[in-house]
Amino acid sequence: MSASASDCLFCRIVAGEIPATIVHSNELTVSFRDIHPQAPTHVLVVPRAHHPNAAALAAADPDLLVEVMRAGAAVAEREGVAASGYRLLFNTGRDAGQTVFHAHLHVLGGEPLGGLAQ
Ligand code: IU
Repeated sequence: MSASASDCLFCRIVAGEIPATIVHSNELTVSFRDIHPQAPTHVLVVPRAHHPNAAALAAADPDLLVEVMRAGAAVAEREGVAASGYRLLFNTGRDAGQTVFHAHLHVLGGEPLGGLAQ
């Protein structure tokens, strides 16, 4: 793990170098709207520290993974989807469709989401 990676898109969003629509942030996490939303609410929660995926984050800093999950739940509350239900999702690795290699939690909701696959 490194605190940040200069060639990482989400590190650059966390640093404020690339614009994003931030909906929530705290000392440990930043949450912003996905640029290609797959549901009426589609927010990404990222740890400020760089970890390449959720498994690496879990291994390196499990408390921080919990903070990411807590932020996801807070986003769902703020977005008004907590009561109707929402999905928290980590794509991990190529076959899951992970395209950005900075751990990020998808928060999806606002309509019935169907089956497991995205
Ligand atoms: P994935 O789990 O790695 O597939 O998710 C990456 C997400 O990052 C994907 O949903 C993109 O739409 C989203 N995204 C973004 O919000 N802003 C960006 O500048 C880029 C990707 I590149």
